[in-house]
Amino acid sequence: MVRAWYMDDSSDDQRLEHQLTPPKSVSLEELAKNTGVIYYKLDPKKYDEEGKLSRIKEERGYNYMDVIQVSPEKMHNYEERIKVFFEEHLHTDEEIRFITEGSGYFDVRDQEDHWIRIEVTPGDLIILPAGIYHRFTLDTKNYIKAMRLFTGEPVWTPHNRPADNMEARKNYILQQSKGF
Ligand code: KMT
Ligand code: NI
Repeated sequence: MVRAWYMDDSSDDQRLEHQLTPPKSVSLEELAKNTGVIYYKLDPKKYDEEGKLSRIKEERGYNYMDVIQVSPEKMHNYEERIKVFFEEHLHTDEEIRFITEGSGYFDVRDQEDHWIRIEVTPGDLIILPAGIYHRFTLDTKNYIKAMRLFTGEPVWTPHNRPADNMEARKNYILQQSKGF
């Protein structure tokens, strides 16, 4: 079961959990309703036999796939990349990640602009809608491996906040006002 919670606003290490006191957790239903984030649970080892990944790819039209590993040892320009991941930003397309090893946190803004932290571990497939403000960090274990999926030629460009006038942002707000 994926865990999500509202974050505190302390400036401590970004890799810590940043739970409120007392903790305020967010269910998958709330996450979907308040942010439009979609979540699937797959078998991290048997997803091929399982056929669930191919079904999702087919249904949602994802025809591009590559693998990213984030760790001090495995990533070129690690420090710089980590900083970029953690800058609040949006994309013009969905951000789709299927975690196969390790763990980390995706932080997304809810409708009242509060941060929700989503913990991802092997088997989690997460889809952040186009136009949502978000960021990513490793946790204290410092390692994640994930598949990146996309429709067509991939565009990974982050548009740092503020990007409120972008079409993707306006569409996201519109979808949100309709309850997704
Ligand atoms: C991103 O775009 O934030 C990433 O690819 C992070 C690493 S994949 C979990
Ligand atoms: Ni992003």
